[in-house]
Amino acid sequence: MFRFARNSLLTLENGLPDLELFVAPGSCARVPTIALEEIGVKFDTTLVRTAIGQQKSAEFLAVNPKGKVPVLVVNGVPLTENVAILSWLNKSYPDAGLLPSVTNDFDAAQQISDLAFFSGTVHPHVTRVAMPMKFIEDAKLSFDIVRSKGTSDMNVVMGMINDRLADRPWWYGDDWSIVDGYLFWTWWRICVVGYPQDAFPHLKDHALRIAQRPSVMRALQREARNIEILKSEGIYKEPV
Ligand SMILES: N[C@@H](CCC(=O)N[C@@H](CS)C(=O)NCC(=O)O)C(=O)O
Repeated sequence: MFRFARNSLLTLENGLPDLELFVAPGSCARVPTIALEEIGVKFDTTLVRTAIGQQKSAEFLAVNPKGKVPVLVVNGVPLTENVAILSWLNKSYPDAGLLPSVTNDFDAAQQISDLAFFSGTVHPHVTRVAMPMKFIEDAKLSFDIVRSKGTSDMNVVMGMINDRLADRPWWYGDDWSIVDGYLFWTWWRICVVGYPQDAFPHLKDHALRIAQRPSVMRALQREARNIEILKSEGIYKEPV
């Protein structure tokens, strides 16, 4: 299933790179999918069947020993971690406006800080809210303890983000960025398992706004096609 030609040139100077994104529907791989759709570059997605543990297969571990999606394979060489993938895409395709253009290293570091906030703070809360059984196998305990504490921690960060969006449509103001794409995925991932939304009206509006974006629509269509594949194989699991 996975085939790689390694050790290729990583510069973009020799023409368009070959881009392959390893994804799983509903996962944080949605964020680089949106980024690539926003750029408009040609890329392929490879479906990793996390429902049957394919991310721990020898084949996939050869691509990403961490056993996680997303992985962006650029001319045969894997790049992992959303912060790195999104930063690389932003630098490689500056015209796409994935992040506002900056003129000094400090402002660039602020953008890394924003991406790292979603990757390192918000995402771990998402995992506790959305997949509590990863932490405690007993269903009742996992919901009562892990999801419940994850939800109260999440309320704090979502409250902060809701306040930030009170006077602006997007994370950075008037201009959309991939940080909005990251927020969209985290918000969707918790809401789909019943996270209470009423205290966060600006987040609800943000989700409606971003769902109108063509790149986001195309990314969701890609996910929908992969969900159909999983359904046809009888291994699709609805988020609960
Ligand atoms: N820090 C990583 C996190 C990646 C991650 O946790 N991916 C999840 C999906 S959202 C995954 O592959 N989970 C499969 C597993 O842990 O077995 C990143 O930001 O790229």
